[in-house]
Amino acid sequence: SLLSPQHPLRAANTADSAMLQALTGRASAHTPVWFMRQAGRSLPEYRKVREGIPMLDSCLNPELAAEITVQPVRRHQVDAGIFFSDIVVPMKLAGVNVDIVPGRGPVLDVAIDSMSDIDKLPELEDSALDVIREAVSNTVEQLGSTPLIGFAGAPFTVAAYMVEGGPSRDHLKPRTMMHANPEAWAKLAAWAARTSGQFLRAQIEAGASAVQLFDSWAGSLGEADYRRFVQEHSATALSMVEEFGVPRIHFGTGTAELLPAMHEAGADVMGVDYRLSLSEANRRLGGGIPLQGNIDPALLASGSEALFAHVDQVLESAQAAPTHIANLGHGVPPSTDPQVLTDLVSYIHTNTKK
Ligand code: 1CP
Repeated sequence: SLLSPQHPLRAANTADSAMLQALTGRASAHTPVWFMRQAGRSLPEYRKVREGIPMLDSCLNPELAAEITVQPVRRHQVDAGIFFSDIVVPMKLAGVNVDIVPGRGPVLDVAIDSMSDIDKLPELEDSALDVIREAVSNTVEQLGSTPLIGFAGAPFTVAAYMVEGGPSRDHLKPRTMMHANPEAWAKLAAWAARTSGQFLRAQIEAGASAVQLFDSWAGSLGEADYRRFVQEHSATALSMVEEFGVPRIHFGTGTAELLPAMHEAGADVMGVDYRLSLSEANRRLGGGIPLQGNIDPALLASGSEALFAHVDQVLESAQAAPTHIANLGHGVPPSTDPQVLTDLVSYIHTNTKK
C-alpha cells in the first residue's frame, strides 16, 4: 500500500539529515556522501539477487528494486540511497520497445528517425508508474531517516538513445536531427521531458527526498546547441517537480562549458564531473550554488594513498562552494573493490567532521 501518494510528507523525517542539509545549502555535521551507480555490479550481494533476472525485470519488481537500492546503504553507510532503476524505465512503461542488453546498455527495437516515428510515441499513463511508486515506497520504508534520491534521464540523454537506437560515442544522429529536422527534434525532446518529469514526480510522491536529472551525454553538445535545442526541455522536466520543493540536482559529464546553462534550466544543486575542479565550477556558476562531486572514478583502483590524496584535494576545492555533497565524477566502475568505497565513506565522514 502507498503512503501519502499526493505529497512528499514521507520525506519529512529526512529533512535534518546531513544530505538534505547540504543539498539545501545548510551546514551539516559532516560532508554527506553517496556514489552514482553505488548499487550494481561492484557488489556481490547485487550479483547474487540479480542472478538470472534481466535488468528491466529487476527494475519492475518492487521488492527486488528496493532490496538493491538498500544494499549499498547497508554496506557502505552512505548518506543516501539512489533509487535502483534506469533512465529508459519510463519509456518502457510508456510502451516503447526497449531492452537493456548486458554489457551494452539500452537498445531500442527500432530507432526513432522521423516525425512519423515521433508522432507514434505512446504517452506514459500515470497508472503505469504505480510499480515505481510501490518500489520507492518500499525503499523509503526500509531506509528510515536515510534519504532516497530519485532520478530520471534528461531529455537530451534519453532522446540520444532513442535516435541512435542504442549506446553511442558521439551522439551524431540526435545532433544531426536538431539541425536537419528541428521540429521533429523539439517534439521528441518534449516527449522525453514529459516522460522523465512524470517519472520524477512518481518517485517524489512515493517519498524520494531529492532528485537528480542525469544528462550524462550533454557534454557532446556545444553551448549554443545546448541553449537552442536542449535547455528548455530539461527545464520542463525540472519544473514538473518544482511544486514539491525537494532539491533538484542536475548532472552531466564533460559539461565544464555548460554548467551555467544547465543551472539556468532550474536546478538547485549542480553535479560536476571529474574533469573540472569544484572551485572552478563554483567560479563559473558565480558562487552560491551547492556542488556535488567529483572524485575521479579511476582513482578507486589506484591504491589508498593516491586515492586519499586526491580526495583531500576535492574536499579542499569544495570549500569554495556554499556546501558540498561528496560523490564521484561519474559512476562506480563495475570492477571496483567494494571495500574501497566503504573506506572512502568513512574517510570523508571522519575528515570533514565539524
Ligand atoms: O545488468 C546490469 O547490472 C546492467 C547495468 C546497469 C545498471 C546497474 C544499467 C544498464 N543501468 C543500471 C542502473 C542505473 N542506471 C542506475 C541505478 C542506481 C545507481 O546509480 O546505483 C542509474 C542511476 C542509472 C542511470 C543511467 N542509465 C544513466 C545515467 C547515469 C550515468 O551512468 O551516466 C545512463 C546513461 C543509463 C543508460 C545505461 N543503462 C545501463 C547501461 C550500461 C547504460 C549506459 C550505456 C552507455 O554507455 O551508453
